Amino acid sequence: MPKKNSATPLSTNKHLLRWVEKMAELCKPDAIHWVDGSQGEYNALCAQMVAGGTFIKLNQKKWPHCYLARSDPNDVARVEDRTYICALSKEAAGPTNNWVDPFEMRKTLKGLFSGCMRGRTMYVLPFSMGPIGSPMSQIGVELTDSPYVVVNMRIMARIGKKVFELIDKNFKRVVPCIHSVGAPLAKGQQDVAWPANKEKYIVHFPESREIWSYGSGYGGNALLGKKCFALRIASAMARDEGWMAEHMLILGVENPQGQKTYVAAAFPSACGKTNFAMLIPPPHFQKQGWKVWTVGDDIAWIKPDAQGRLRAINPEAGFFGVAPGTSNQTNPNAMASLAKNTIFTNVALTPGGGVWWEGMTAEPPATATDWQGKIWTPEIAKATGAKAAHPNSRFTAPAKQCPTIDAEWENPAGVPISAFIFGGRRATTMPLVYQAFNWSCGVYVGATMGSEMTAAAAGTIGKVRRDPMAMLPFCGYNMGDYFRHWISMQRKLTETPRIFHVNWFRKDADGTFIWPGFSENMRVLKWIVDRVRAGGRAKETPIGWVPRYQDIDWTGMDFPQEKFDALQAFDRAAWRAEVLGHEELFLDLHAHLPKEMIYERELLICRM
Ligand code: TSX
Ligand code: MN
Repeated sequence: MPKKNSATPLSTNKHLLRWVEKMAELCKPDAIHWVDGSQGEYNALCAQMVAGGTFIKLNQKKWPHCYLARSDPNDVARVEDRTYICALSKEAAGPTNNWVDPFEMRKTLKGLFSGCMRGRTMYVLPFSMGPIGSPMSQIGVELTDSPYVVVNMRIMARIGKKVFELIDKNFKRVVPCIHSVGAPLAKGQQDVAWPANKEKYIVHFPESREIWSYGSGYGGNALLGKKCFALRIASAMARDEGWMAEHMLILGVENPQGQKTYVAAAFPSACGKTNFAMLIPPPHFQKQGWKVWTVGDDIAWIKPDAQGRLRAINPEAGFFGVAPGTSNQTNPNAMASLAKNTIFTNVALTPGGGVWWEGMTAEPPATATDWQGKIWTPEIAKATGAKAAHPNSRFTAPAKQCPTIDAEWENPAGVPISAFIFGGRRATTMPLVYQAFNWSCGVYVGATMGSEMTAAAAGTIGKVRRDPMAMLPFCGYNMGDYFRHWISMQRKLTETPRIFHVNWFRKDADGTFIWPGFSENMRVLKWIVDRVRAGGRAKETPIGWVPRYQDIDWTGMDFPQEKFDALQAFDRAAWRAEVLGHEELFLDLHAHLPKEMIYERELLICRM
């Protein structure tokens, strides 16, 4: 009998075996490694990457089982202009997605992938998005020539043998995903620490449910279970099958009576989504017995159950969070999550073998090695503005290490969702919180949401960028059809979740934030839960229901009514400009825009 090693297939599924063979023929890897997902395999891959210079092993006393990777300076973020939705018609992809004819794209990909894994190992990486065997979970297999992808995916998803077993049982149709860094090695050619190609293609075929990713080894471009599958492909599956794949965190609010209310929230980037998912209530709330539990920080798959209630799972198993700004002040739960078994990418290395990033501590280290491997000091930073950590540097940490991880976070049936929260970063116009009048009004609120850009290209800072449901870069089909799907979801429900909009970022005339945010957001969350569980009071305004000063629990906080009134002020002139912004978005989407959206805009204007 032949000796079993990592080249021995771990599946008997004929379709899978044939596909792996076909792709190996195309990509020409030197070896094939079937990923079993074991700790031993993980350790061996990490050791191999330390030897090859991809990983730096951190000081194991301070950072047990933690590693640091530094990427190529040209491979540090998602590449939206190189991201494609190759539906059969351009119409199906819609005006907000890059579209290429699938036949054309397949030709291009054949050329790119031809021999692209020469000199490398092709890993056959099976993964489950969602708990193993959950009826709400989905299965993929990622073929990749990047060991960095394999070890990150082991934290972010359920991988390995138990997934092959599901595949062999024909549990669900498998989504084939193929990824290459696009850097084949000639015989004897020395590898680099972070191989990549300057040409990048992140390609989705929503109809045949396939993902092809070329040229990048970074995060959302390469860990194909996350943005590519759990959002772009899953959103198309969800539309066809009557569920929802959303760019949302999920949290549970436990009241002093021990009742839990789950909410899902969508925010564009740079709004502190992970911080909100891991919120710690202020001392007074804690004493009373209020708790916030974390189910997920980025993606929610949501489906009506047999009773007509929406239930949600977090399809992920880890956090791929932005490091800068994360600290024991802003997010102690994230800090605890990343204290061990974590992979850091593009953060700074301290002389003691630890990691550091901007905002991690009040005092920067006296010296550090920056994300590009160069010497960094606070003095250099002051003189040149150089950052020790890349602004998009990340931690990949197991979700189960989060101190507030919810007891139900791996419930295969999901958790019941009582409310949706949309939000954005808005210096003006948007109050701290308001509640939409009903479902279609709430869909309008989500569809028209936007955020002001913080560190964008010159001249654009402060401009509102519309990002419907925070799904603009992640919807795998026509955005107008996506709104229609949201509208139609209500028909499947016996209990409709309430919809809210929040804004932690309103500023006064001096340009300072009016609301302290962070833990104090618990007061807003309590009002939302009060509204959902009935009994919570509110006042009607042109845009929706809002709390009066006395409807918010202010104990332990000194926040005068004048400030609250400023925070909640309805500014007619600003809203005039706001609805014109909505119209501009609707012009871009007009071909597939549901009538409800046009009516809701009319109604809003009438109420104003
Ligand atoms: O994450 C944030 N949240 C949500 C927390 C649960 N951030 C950070 C955003 C960048 C990712 C916030 N920043 C929040 C917030 O609620 N609010 C703000 C704005 C703000 C920043 C600093 C202060 C106040 C408000 N500082 C003081 O008041 C001293
Ligand atoms: Mn995200």
